[in-house]
Amino acid sequence: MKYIILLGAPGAGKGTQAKLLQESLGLPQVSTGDLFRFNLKNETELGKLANTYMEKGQLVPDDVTIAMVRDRLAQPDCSEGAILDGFPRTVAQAEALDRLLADFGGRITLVPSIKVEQEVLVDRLVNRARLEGRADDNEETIRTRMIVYEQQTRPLLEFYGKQGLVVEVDGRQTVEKVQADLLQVIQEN
Ligand code: B4P
Repeated sequence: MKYIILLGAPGAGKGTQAKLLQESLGLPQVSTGDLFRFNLKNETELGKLANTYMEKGQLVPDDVTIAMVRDRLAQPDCSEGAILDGFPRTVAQAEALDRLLADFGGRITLVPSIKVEQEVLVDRLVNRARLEGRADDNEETIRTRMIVYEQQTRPLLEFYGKQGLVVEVDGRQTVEKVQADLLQVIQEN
């Protein structure tokens, strides 16, 4: 079983890279952002609840997010592992994931961290707003998401760093070059 976590600030390219990696590695991409947006589109109770947080740039509560990931990872296509994109985003989620994977008899294999400076991230997200019209890609929400990242998600670098799982990848390069670097670090580890 192989569980790879892509870490990075909002707009670092986690989703972009996870989609490409799933083909090369033969593992499914599990994106909490995509799962919330899918639920919202289908007007489920979970989707409506998640949206009240997403539209403000805040994190959806841990218990809701963890339960959703537990269901997703229990599905047959995740039997060999998964590429986790956007999860965990808090230390409480990371601890819950450890317990969850222990139940499945698995553990985290590697945590590539995609590094990009904040000014570049804001430009990318403003641009994505133009292209995709995502409700949480306006400037005020983007600012909140960056603060939330610094306060709640950045500590994961230390959490996984202590376990020797973090490898850094330069996310300012082209999509293709970032993908090549990711594949290289995954193969080497
Ligand atoms: P996510 O859907 O995870 O979105 P993200 O962090 O903003 O984007 P990502 O890093 O995947 O960037 P992308 O590849 O799209 O989260 C959205 C919201 O959902 C959160 O704010 C939160 O409310 C909620 N949520 C999700 N997970 C949660 C959790 N675990 N707990 C609680 N709440 C949760 O790339 C961004 C843009 O850059 C794209 O336009 C792309 O084309 C471009 N780009 C990518 N790579 C590039 C490159 N190398 N060069 C130039 N442009 C590039």
